Amino acid sequence: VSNFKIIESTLREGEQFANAFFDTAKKIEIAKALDDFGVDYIELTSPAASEQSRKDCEAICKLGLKAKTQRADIWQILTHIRCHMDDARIAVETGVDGVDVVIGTSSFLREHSHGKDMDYIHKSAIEVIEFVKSKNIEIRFSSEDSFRSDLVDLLSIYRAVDKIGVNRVGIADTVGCAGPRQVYDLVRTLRGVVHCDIETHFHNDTGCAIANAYTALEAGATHIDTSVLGIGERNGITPLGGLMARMIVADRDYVRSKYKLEKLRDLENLVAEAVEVNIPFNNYITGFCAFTHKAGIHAKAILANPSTYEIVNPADFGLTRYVHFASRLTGWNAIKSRVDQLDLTLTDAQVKDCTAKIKQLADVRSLNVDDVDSIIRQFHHNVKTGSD
Ligand code: HCA
Ligand code: CU
Repeated sequence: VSNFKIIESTLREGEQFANAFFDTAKKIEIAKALDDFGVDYIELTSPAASEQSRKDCEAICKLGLKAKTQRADIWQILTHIRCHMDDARIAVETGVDGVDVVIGTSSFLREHSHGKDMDYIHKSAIEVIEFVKSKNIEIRFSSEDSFRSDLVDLLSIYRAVDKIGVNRVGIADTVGCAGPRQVYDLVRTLRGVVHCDIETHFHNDTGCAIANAYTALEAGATHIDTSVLGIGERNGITPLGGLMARMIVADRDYVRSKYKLEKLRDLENLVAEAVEVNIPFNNYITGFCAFTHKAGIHAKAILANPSTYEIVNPADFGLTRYVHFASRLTGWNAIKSRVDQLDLTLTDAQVKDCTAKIKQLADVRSLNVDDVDSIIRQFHHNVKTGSD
């Protein structure tokens, strides 16, 4: 699963998030932050969507982000269009490095959305691909709603576009219906049919977006679509941070060498603020409790060796772990560590006594850090003055 690339779609799929409105300045700020983080590609809303979208696309292409990453060998700015010559003509004039083309192939979309048959899809795909290639721009061809499309139809169109030469073909779980096994099977099958790279795009309606992305890589996919915090149509797609969590466990050296992980939190805060949401409490890596250890048994082990209960090292993301101690589940090791932090000295036996007091009160009411600190200080004072 090494060597995967990220196609970061906060500025395309993410713009389809209910709360998203990005003005030009905000788009540029986000594009720069993504570039800084080190994503491989930035995908932008179709220039055919609106006049301002076209202008913004041009503005971002002019930023020269490629140079900044010092990886000028790779294509960096993409736009995303329908499989239509009208859109393709506009897209190639914006200055993008590549174009992601998509067309609905499932019967649902063919009958209720664009109303075209597979013959038409083949013809327009070839026409658009040849045109984009003639401009010396990278091209990806994807089906939409791939998992509810006919497998024979799918493989035949992918085989055809691979034959005329595309950089990537894409699979999209547009409705979030696929599970990891289905993903594995389809990507594996496709891997045997095309020679080009395989991009995948997973919606998160049933919570499988990260697992599906990971499984796709295991099956031979090369590119994963993400957005910051997973924002997108409905409840969104594979989140960039969640994918980083998954991938750093799979291949820490590769992930650390490629992405500036310590910038993740700022990047998420930037986007969260722009779309007026909070970072979820249980967010991968950056959720407020992602590295908080509470039960006494956990705290003891974590204090002795963090690998006991942590698969991801928070320091890789510029973050720190937190040992929770203000609860009835706490243990004397956690309290001892707090006593040290408060710069007080107690013997182990005294810490155990003090812990018993804390647990007793924590059984009666919810405690906060201040409550516990007060109990510790009072206990310490009593011990030193011999008044207990
Ligand atoms: C949509 C399109 C898309 C496209 C994915 C892709 C999807 O908004 O419906 O081109 O890779 O989910 O199918 O986002
Ligand atoms: Cu999508």
